[in-house]
Amino acid sequence: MVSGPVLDEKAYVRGGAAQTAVKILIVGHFAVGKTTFVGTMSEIPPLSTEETMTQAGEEIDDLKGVRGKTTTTVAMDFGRLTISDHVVLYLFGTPGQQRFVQMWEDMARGALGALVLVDPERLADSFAVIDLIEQYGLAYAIAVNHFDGTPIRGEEALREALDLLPDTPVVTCDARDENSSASALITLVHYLQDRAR
Ligand SMILES: Nc1nc2c(ncn2[C@@H]2O[C@H](COP(=O)(O)OP(=O)(O)OP(=O)(O)O)[C@@H](O)[C@H]2O)c(=O)[nH]1
Ligand SMILES: [Mg+2]
Repeated sequence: MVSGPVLDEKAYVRGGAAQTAVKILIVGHFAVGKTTFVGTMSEIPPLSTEETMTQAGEEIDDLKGVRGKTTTTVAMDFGRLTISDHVVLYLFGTPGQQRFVQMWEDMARGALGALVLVDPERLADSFAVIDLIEQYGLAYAIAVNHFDGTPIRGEEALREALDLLPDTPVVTCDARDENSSASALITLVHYLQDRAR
């Protein structure tokens, strides 16, 4: 089993200044853009565990609506992002497939919250992920990852379809784009901070 570094207050110290390390999960269904997101946001070369998808997996991994994807994450993605003098985010991307669900136990340990990436064209695929996050009691924000050419859905329709609580943040991003991905993360961090108050 993969387990993350032990994270507690002031777990990470750099340049003599105490920094609080915050473990954040980047979750979402198969091929929603988790690895891309961690790669876009990480200030260190991201650890990724991509393997080429083979014909053997064709019947297991639902490739419907997935564009030009040749690899999949088999263990996790890992990246780091310093957001202030005091706070460092450790980003853990979970594998998207249902068969890796047993890893969530380890991944969720010590996490403060999760960013749930959602493809608006495959909304139903997000139900199981959101159920899992709620099961682990993690606070989360939704980041709608807009793939090229997909229609923009209204936020209200999306909230209703995903059965979100009124205070759950919903933002739009492109996992390949640093600015929109950063604002999605910042929205999550603010939400987590507000809840902690
Ligand atoms: N157009 C567009 N393509 C994207 C975006 N984000 C990711 N992609 C592409 O979508 C595909 C899937 O992205 P990944 O980052 O591998 O998705 P993943 O969620 O890590 O996939 P698994 O680990 O296999 O579940 C890749 O070909 C990406 O280049 C996006 O915002 N817009
Ligand atoms: Mg991946």
